[in-house]
Amino acid sequence: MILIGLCLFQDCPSRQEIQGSLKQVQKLLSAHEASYLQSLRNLKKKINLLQSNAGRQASKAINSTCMKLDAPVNGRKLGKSHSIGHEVHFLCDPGYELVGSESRICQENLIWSGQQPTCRDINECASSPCLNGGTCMDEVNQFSCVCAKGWAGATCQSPVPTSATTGPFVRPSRCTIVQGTTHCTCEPGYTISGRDSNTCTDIDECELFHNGQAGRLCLHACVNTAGGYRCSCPVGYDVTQDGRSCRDIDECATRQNNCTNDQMCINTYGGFQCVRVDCPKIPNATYVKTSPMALPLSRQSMSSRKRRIRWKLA
Ligand SMILES: [Ca+2]
Ligand SMILES: [Ca+2]
Repeated sequence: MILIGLCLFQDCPSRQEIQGSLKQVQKLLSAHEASYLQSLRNLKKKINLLQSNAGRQASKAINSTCMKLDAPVNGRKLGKSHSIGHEVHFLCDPGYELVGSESRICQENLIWSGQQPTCRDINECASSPCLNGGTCMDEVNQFSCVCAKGWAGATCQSPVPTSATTGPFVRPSRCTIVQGTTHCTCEPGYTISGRDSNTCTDIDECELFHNGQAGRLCLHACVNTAGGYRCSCPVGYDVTQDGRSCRDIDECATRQNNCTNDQMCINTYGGFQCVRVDCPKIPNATYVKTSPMALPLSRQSMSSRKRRIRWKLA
């Protein structure tokens, strides 16, 4: 149309010229088309490359975690994930203080931030709580005082009881202060008596267990002692190995008798007897000794030797 329109005012180009121009336009379009297709191919390649890189990064992130962290000794760790960006926290048990990082984060380089913390025992003796020359003993979450002579109490604040009230049956208590509260204990066999927690008195086990459900402590008699008790037996009896019962003493077997050689020792419950055995008096009869005295002494006890003295008519 343009060419036809132009033809109205100018000389029209020849058919050959028009065909030549059209060919040039076609070439130009073909070159543009080839360039466009090449650009598309390059763009596709770049998109594919980016997609594969992104996939690799994602799988790397999923499989990557920081090294496992342990809880500090005498403390705890809060948080179990060790992946990038996650955080763990640390706490110490009562009586310990945290030294180091309270929180640590798993960083992009797979290294935890901060320093591994430790739990340090808090020194409760730092404030010198023991009075009157007492020595402070630092313990976990508590302290105790070893008092100088003449002082007692949790912080050695009290003079020891007067000599009139002390003795083996009254002993000073051992006190510990836990988070500001005083706890006093006694040696075995003693108990805190009354309101005074500074002193311990002996437990009278004989009185305490006199009518106990488990039965009496002793078969015969109970004797209370400082810090304990013991059982006693009547004369002629020994306390058995279990410490509760009584067993007769065999005086004939243990040479605890005063029988003469011509007497026989007879053991009895709670004692013994010396018996002289007289043979029946028969006219014109004599007796000969047939006792097994010939047995070696090592094979016979004193009691059996004396019991075996035998006589017979000659
Ligand atoms: Ca006692
Ligand atoms: Ca006896």
